[in-house]
Amino acid sequence: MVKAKGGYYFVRDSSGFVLRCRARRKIKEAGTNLLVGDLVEVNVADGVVEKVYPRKNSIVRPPVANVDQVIVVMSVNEPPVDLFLLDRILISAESLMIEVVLCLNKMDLSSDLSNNMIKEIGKVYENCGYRTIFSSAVTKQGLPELEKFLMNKVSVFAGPSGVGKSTLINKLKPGLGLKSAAVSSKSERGRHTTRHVELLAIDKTTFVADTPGFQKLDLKGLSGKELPSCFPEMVPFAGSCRFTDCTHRVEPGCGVKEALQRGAIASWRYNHYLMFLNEIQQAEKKY
Ligand SMILES: Nc1nc2c(ncn2[C@@H]2O[C@H](COP(=O)(O)OP(=O)(O)OP(=O)(O)O)[C@@H](O)[C@H]2O)c(=O)[nH]1
Ligand SMILES: [Mg+2]
Ligand SMILES: [Zn+2]
Repeated sequence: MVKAKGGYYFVRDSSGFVLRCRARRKIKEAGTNLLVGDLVEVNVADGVVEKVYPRKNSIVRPPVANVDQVIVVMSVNEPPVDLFLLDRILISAESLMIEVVLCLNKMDLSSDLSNNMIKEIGKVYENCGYRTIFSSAVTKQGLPELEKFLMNKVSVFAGPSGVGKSTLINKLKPGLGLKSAAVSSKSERGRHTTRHVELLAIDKTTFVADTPGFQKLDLKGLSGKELPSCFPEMVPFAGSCRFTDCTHRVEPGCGVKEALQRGAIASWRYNHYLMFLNEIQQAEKKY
């Protein structure tokens, strides 16, 4: 299923034909919310979705099923990189064990000074194990690399509004005609131009979901215990903590804090870890 709109589900077959369908009541009654990306069986004569196949995975924000990877797009300027939101998106992808490609876009808008900073930031995330692309929809820098990562996969573009998700997809496949809009000069934020989630075919085996930008992402479903494993760069150091249940906060003999002091872990990543841990523990207390 590639698109849901106005109570209809748009289902694409392997030849590329898209059929507009309704869903059989039993599917809704079973509590299965049809998601973009779902593999379904269709009764073609009636134009009805009869069956939803079990999902490999699904993400909530944006709502898409059977995702191979998330392309997290951040612009280096207009709007500036939001590392807090970036780390939130990364840990939610980690908790679902979904691959990530980080795309630092609008490189044409970065000055020499910020260029060095962006490269440093990119290096940190590379060291965490995330493939990182420096791109520009204007100069086309990084686009061949991005295209290579997308091949034969289902990829979801995620990130704040106005960072250029729709523009990048338009460049990769001209003719899709996705709407894009200049960021508002007042708020320096995007205008939430993309309103719904849709799976687009780049070719017969390559799909991308353009999705509306978001500013917030809650960490529901993630426990404090799981959190350290969502920071790939901390994992090897956590092995040398004195306590096996070390939270890497105040405990003596903590391998993670030691690595932090040596500069082997970026301070903002560690700070975000503490902030997320705090947030999760506050939420856990409420229940
Ligand atoms: N200078 C520059 N501008 C870009 C680049 N990529 C996108 N833009 C511009 O940024 C603005 C926002 O782009 P969109 O593609 O609408 O952003 P989006 O991420 O899809 O935003 P939402 O749909 O609201 O989530 C548009 O004016 C684009 O032309 C880039 O690489 N460089
Ligand atoms: Mg968009
Ligand atoms: Zn520790």
